[in-house]
Amino acid sequence: MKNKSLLIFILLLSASLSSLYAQGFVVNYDESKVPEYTLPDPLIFNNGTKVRNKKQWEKRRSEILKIFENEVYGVAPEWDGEIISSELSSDINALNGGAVRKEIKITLKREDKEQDMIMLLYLPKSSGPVPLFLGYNFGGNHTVTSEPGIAVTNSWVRNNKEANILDNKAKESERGRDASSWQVKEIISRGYGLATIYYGDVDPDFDDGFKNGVHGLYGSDPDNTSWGSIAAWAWGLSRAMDYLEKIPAVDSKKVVVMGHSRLGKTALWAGATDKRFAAVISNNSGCGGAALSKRVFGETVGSINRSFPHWFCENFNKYNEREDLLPVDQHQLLALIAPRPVYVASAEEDQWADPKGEFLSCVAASPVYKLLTGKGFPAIQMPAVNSPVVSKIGYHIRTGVHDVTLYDWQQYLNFANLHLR
Ligand code: GTR
Repeated sequence: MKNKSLLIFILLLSASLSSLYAQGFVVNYDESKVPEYTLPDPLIFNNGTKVRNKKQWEKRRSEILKIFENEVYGVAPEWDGEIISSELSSDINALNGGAVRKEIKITLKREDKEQDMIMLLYLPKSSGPVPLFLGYNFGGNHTVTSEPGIAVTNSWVRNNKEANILDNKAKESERGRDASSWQVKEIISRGYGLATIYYGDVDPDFDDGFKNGVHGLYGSDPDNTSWGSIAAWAWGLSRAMDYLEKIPAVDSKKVVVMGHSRLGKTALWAGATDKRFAAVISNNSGCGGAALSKRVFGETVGSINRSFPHWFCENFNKYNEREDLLPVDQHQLLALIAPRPVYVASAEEDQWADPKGEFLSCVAASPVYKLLTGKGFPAIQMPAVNSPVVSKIGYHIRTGVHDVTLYDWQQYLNFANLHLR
């Protein structure tokens, strides 16, 4: 009798566990529980025929781009407005005399509406136009270095208990908080510039039905394919590029778009949608970034959509707990960047972002790079930690947690030197 009730208890427990799994409430970190999956072939057209040459790839590329727009990130509008820029500050002896620092207000004006974003620009003291990294920061430009001349953002910021931000307002005390993630001195000493913008200037990171930030410049009622925040942030990077193209100090043919985590997803989508970016770097970008969704490992489509309903388009919800139905996977996002260089970086303790899924995305994007450049990605097995694998696709998994470190930046600078110098 006792045994029978124990058996019933075990059966009930396993039934409810598998239902929790099915609903995405239990996170899978077990490689043996990764479901069998088939990745869509980036070199097969929607009608089943094969891509045979570079010219046909351009057609296939538009097919893939459309699916990502309609089913994942949403469709961003064409820019038909005006960009007005004004210098807010300038210091020709920044970083103890090692660099030039500027803050530039970039106003996006469309009809009677305006949205401002403030770019913090560090440039090496060099005579010619310089290659540059462009990326969003999470906390406001004042968190990027501890230099006192950078204004504290007035935009809405996420609350942060550690930084004692409880009213969505940035604080002077956070100055330089994220300096270790930016490594500005290292970037400048290698001859690169850095342009960074607070991402909340472009679209505040909360769910308001796709209305605030740059969404407001257009203001139509959202539908299933309306642009989510990732698409809005990526679109903002293209507007930053519009500005960078006009300033002689920057070599706009050598702008590397870079981002971490949700902003790493953003950098990939910006690189996919805007060919002006010469190279793309995604740091710990995970689900909706470089990691394959169909592995259902770590963060899943269902959990990301439930936690961040504003990041993707409405249609992406169709794939909550149904990753098998996705008509694309994230290796095709990397493929959209080809033949331009793309770097994917993982961290060993960041299993939520599925390092192996990020690596396998590089492997599965390789045939497109092979077709376009003659050379694919040179690995099929995960490399050891701190041992980058580099071709036009770069990959590393470093020791440590979800973060951007000096080690990461050193690899990005090496990668940029290899391909852009
Ligand atoms: C997490 C989210 C991830 C990642 C990260 C971040 O909460 O689940 O997809 O983007 O935030 O951006 O810091």
